[in-house]
Amino acid sequence: KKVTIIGVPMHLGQNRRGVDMGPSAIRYAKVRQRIEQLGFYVEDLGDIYVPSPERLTIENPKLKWLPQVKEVNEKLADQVSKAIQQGSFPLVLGGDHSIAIGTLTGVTRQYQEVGLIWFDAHGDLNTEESSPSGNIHGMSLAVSLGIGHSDLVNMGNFSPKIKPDRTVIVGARDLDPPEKTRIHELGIRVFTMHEIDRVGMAAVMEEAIQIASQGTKGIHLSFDLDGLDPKDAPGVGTPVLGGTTYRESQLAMEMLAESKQLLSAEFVEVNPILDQANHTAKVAVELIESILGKKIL
Ligand code: DIR
Ligand code: MN
Ligand code: MN
Ligand code: MN
Repeated sequence: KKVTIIGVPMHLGQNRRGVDMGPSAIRYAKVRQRIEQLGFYVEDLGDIYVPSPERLTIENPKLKWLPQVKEVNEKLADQVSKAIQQGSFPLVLGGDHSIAIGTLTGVTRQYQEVGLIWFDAHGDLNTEESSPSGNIHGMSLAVSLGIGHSDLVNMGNFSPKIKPDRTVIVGARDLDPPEKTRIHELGIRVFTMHEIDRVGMAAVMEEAIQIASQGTKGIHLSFDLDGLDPKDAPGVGTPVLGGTTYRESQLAMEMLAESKQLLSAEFVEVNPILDQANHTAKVAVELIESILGKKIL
């Protein structure tokens, strides 16, 4: 039983500094010790180097920091692959959500058929053409499905990384109009906050786990902390009212652990500058404990 922690202080996928301190904040909240207490051997590879924007210029405002985002993600993909080859569970700490591109490259290079649970207030299904911001963190799910700039889509020399019928989004409540169109075109199952309110998180996760595990070797969890309600996770760059509660989120993680389908996970968008006394990082650590099997009783 081994977990490999990989820190990615990525902030070039969006406009706010501070998310680069996410990995530090989660480590400060004792992620390693908490995982060790569950009986795992933990290896922490430290942080992947991410350049500061002060030293760079934006070449393409529709795809901000593309060369740098690509390079960091390639390094991440290699570290994730290597961890899996060593029989370990990769736990990636962000950093903004653009790092899902690299994580999914590494995970799917090793396991090929992988289901995806994308926990997020947003769809991250934009492209260079549809993005209102030019921020790559709002494009990373599209890229992983094979849609977007070829430098990102073809990372690792294969595409797509995942298929729409094995992908689910949980917690959505802020989708750009072109993202809604794309969801309908691709047929992605999106569990919106409306549906979570109606049927409850338990029913949602049962179906989500079923979709993501059918015909796959297992599930990758991509967890954007802004999926939670800002009351429970204030330290994020793009908070949206009306998210999942702390307990709903925990239940989702506990059900994922019970399913025994998880292959890998990433926790992203923790921004300690916007947080209250590192609360959001602590929440991330408690969610991580749950996916690794911590039980209340
Ligand atoms: C928006 C915001 N849809 C964009 N996306 C965010 O810029 O593409 N994703 N915040 O997490
Ligand atoms: Mn996201
Ligand atoms: Mn988000
Ligand atoms: Mn938004």
